[in-house]
Amino acid sequence: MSFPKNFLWGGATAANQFEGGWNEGGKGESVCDHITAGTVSTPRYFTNVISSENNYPSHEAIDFYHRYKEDIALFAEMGFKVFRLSLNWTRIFPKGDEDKPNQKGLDFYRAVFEECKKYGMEPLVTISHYEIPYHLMKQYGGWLSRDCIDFYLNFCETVFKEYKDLVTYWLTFNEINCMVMGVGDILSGGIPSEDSPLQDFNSVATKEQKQNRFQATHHQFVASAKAVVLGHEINPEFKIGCMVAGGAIYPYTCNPEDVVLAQQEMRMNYFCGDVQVRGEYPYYTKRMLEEMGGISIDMEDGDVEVLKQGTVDFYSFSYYMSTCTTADEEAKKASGNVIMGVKNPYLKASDWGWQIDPKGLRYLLNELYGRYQIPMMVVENGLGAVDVVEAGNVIHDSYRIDYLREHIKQMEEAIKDGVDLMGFTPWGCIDLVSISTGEMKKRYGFIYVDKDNEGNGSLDRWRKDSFYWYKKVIASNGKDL
Ligand code: BGP
Repeated sequence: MSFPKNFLWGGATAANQFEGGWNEGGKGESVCDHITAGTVSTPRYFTNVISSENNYPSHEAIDFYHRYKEDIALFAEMGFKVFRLSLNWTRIFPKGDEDKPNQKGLDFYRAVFEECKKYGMEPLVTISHYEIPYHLMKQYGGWLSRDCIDFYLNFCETVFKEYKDLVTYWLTFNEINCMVMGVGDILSGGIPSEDSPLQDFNSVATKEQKQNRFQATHHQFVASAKAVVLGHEINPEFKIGCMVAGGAIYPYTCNPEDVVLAQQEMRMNYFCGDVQVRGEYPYYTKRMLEEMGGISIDMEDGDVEVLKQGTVDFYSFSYYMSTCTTADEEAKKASGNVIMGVKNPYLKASDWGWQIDPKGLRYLLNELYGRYQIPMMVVENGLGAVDVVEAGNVIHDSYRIDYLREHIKQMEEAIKDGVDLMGFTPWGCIDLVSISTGEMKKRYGFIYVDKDNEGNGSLDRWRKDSFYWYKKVIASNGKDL
């Protein structure tokens, strides 16, 4: 058994990283409009002041807002069956707490979905991908406030009703576990913080920050569960999934200390899925929160029941890398640090230190499917790399093809193992702005976008070698790799 006949091949994007048009069509300010540009060595910052210099390139991004027809035609040329994109909440509710939506925002996404349908492509819609209206952050404190649950549901009800005949596949929140992992207070949670860096790992978090992250995440759990129930009422055919940042965490050695530590760290991957798939906080929650310094989550009457009712239809996740962990401080220092872990001597890493581990995807798919037994979807995967444009605007990105080929092979192995895998949408199918660095230079696409970190370039789209390769993969349903 290899890829099933109706396997959903496609690609993934997010509004704040590719749409541009940040203040057009009646759109309001989103927290991501306040994130500065960055480079590898200078992290992105949240700022109260928006300036055209500081906030480039996200404001223009790759201008999908004006070029969606051209872009969707290119996806169709590759044979996409599905296209993952997210809604910019502030296009539809510019401040977030209005009763009535902005018609121009609704019209924009209708036009985009209709364009997809024209080519027989299913939209896979992330309702909230690393963004929240700036007003909800300033006025209410973002997801720390329970009020956001109702604002979000109003948004969901509007889009579920508006697009019920155009969209079947939905994801409630992108990488919902990023907040508890400590990488997304502002973007994922809209938790106010003046001029703070975008990435702020748990190791430096105060107890109060951790407390806030779990509380805000609880509000998102309740919002997600209510959205699932509401969506199914509006259209019983809807398939509504969760989206979790995945990544395998291995023990650095077979020392039982490392093994148990790895098991505990994996809980940051499982925690959100456990709630969203099984409908309740997992058995290890109490001790885990105690050991984080005595965190407690405020719940209201009815929350427990809501979580039980609103379990998701499928489990989706992003997968880029695996990491290692060890309890041995000396070994940690000696191995050299890679992003969020200890260097694995058996793996190579990308230019940004993300360890490349195709087999880890088979491992993780089996772990997750064994745990949840519901359909799985890999909705992000890919290699961020610097591409070189050669004469005639050709891009020979064999490194990207190699990365994706090996990951697709391992997905096939997982399917043979018995995992029910619905689809695959590699990240940044068209070059877009990197979330962690704010650069254009870290590219993932099959389609090159002529734009550099400084804002130079025509925004023209050019097919990379990987474009033709992926087209062949889709046409052969994963046989011709
Ligand atoms: C995921 C996010 C995406 C995306 C991707 C790649 O965590 O869901 O939004 O950006 O990572 O990350 P980066 O852009 O930092 O390379």
